[in-house]
This record gives sequence, structure tokens and C-alpha cells, in this order.
Amino acid sequence: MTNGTIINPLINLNDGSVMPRIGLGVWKLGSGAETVNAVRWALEAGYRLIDTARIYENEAEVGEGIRASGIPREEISVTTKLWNDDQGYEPALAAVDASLERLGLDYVDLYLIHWPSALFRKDNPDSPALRRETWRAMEEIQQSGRAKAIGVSNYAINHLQEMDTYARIPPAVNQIELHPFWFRRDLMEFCQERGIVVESYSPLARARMLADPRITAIAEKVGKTPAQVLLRWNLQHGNVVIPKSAHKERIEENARIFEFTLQDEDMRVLDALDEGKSVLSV
Ligand code: 1BO
Repeated sequence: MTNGTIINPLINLNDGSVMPRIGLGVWKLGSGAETVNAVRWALEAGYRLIDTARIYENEAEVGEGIRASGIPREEISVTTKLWNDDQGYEPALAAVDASLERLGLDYVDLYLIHWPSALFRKDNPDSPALRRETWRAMEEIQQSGRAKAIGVSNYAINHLQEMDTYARIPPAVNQIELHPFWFRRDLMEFCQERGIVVESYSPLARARMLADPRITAIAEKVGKTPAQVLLRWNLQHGNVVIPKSAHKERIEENARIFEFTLQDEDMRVLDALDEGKSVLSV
């Protein structure tokens, strides 16, 4: 697909639908004009995937940005996520309706369980039964057409294995923190072997890491920015990326990652940056 200023290829999901290889993530973008503008700029630049969540408190602004862009709804892939205190069958069904209402949309393209644990439920925060009940609701949400595809986020291998015991529909996507400083190759390959698309959030790690000399050296060699190199690394591992930015130029820069290739030796240098843990403070 060619839109705006970027070429934006699609990836096939295991349910027969597709999603763009790059999207705008709006985690930590503020409510109000910051998110509305970022969404509009991204869509004008050719992005066709916007990733939000109930907990980001900007679903309404995402909907506003989509409408302000003038781009037909059916050309845009919208993801939102169910927050931890909405886990469970009935709460999950109510949560998707509330998210759709805030977005001002009839359906989302992808609905995700944000975390495997109902972290804020004091009664039973890590309950396989609760995960099963939530997924039962997710399957109903997909069948009712309120979400075209369903998936999970922050699921580890054991959570995905557990799903084999109860899921009638497998997750289409596992959205996880993934970048060279937290490579998670085992989890990535486990998902890929099962046809679950890995969608990398925070693919640019932290700003200070963009200045790492091992990254800047590759960036200079290929004539791209460190951010473009990190995003390209993720793409070449087969993943979808959803970098966040509130800046128009940065949003456009982040999307120009389809017209160059990292050589195997550069990929190996980046693979070796793995520190084995999250670099974020959630
Ligand atoms: C708490 C939000 C993590 C990224 O979606």
C-alpha cells in the first residue's frame, strides 16, 4: 500500500485480516491537541495504524484525529486494549463498548488484553481462570464484529501455552516491549512459529540509547538516523513497530524505514545489545 509519503506494507494475521507494518503508538501522548495532532500528522504522512489503549486516556483524541484527517475509516487500522481492571467476562464486554464509545467508532481492527494479570485486583491478581474468562469475552467481541482481530499484550510464553487449554480462537498478535536492548528472541520466535504477529512497543527503547555509539555507527554507515536503524532492525526480525512521537518531523522520519536494508553483520551487532530486561519504568 502506498499512502502519503511512505510505503506502508501489510502483514497477514492468522485470522485472515491484515495490519500495517508500522503504526503510531500514542502511549504517553497527552489528552487533547497533542494526540489529535499526532494522529492527524501520522495519517497525513501515510501511516494507517494507530495504537491506543483505555489506560492511555486518549481514545477520544485518537477518534478525533482520525475524523480530522478526512481519511476513510475503513482505510485505517485502529487498535485499543482492555485494561487490567476490566478483566473477566462481563467487564470485558462492557470495556470494549466503552472504548468504542470514546473512540467514536463502530469497531476496532484489533482489540488486545493489555496485560496477562489483573494487576489491580486484590482478590486474585494472577488468575488463569480470569484470563480464560476474559478471552471468552474477546472471542465474542470478535464474533460480534466489534473487533476484527483479537490478541494479547505483554504475554510471556507460559501465558500463550496456557491459552492452548482454553482458546477457541488463537491470538492474532502479541504486543510486547521489544528492541535491541530487550530482544526477547525466545518469545519472538515462539510467537512467530505459531503464526502470532509480534508487535513491538517502545521500539526506540529510551532516548539515551539512540546515542549508543554501536547504533550511531550503523546509522552513519547506512545514512539513516539511529531511530530508523532501530525500527528497521525490528522490521527485519519480522515484527510490526509502533513508535511514539508527538513531533511531525519525527513521525515522518520514523516511517521512512522501507527503502533500506541492514546487512546481516549490522543485525548481529544490534542483536548483541540485549540487556535481557525492560528499559522502561511503567
Ligand atoms: C502501561 C502501558 C504499557 C504499554 O502499552
